Amino acid sequence: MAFTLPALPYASNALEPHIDSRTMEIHHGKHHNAYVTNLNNAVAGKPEEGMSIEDICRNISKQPAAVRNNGGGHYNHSLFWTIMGPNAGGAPSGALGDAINAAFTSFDEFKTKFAAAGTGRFGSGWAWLIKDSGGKLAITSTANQDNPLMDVAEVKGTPILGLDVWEHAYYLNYQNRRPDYITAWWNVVNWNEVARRFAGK
Ligand code: MN3
Repeated sequence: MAFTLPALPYASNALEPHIDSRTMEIHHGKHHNAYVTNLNNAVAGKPEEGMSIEDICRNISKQPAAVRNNGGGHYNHSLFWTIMGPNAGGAPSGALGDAINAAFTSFDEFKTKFAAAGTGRFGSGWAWLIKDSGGKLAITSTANQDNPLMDVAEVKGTPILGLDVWEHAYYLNYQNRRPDYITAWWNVVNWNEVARRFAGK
């Protein structure tokens, strides 16, 4: 198999009470797993089997919908698990903290704008913090399983933080209350990993 489901880097109940264990089990074990299976089926016997998921995303306009949807789903969720964790939350410091203050005035202002990107995404999709080609930070959002790496994205850049606002990410615990899910989600953001991605390592 060209692509494999990465293990969750923590126990499925590690993000409670903010994200419940059952949601994590279904989200990772069923939803993400299905994206991987369907992506592998879609690229079977093709050169994409040997490509990185990042390179596939960068040229997604040449791919059929099955690769766009499932390849995006695989990339997005692989990032999502790593930028969350137990004993997380708080605020970023160092170079990332400085860059957020420079781009958005303050961390609180950044959080407000990022949450608005997630709340305002109609239907299913993602909110992103990206680093553009000049190293500057920006907030954007994409529909479905698209992401800012994709050549079809309105705003392009390297994702360093992503928030899944599909209902499957929060419905068991929060039902239709997406804003409550986003408020709680800040408590599980792993800023060390976001800083690592910002540094380009
Ligand atoms: Mn999801």
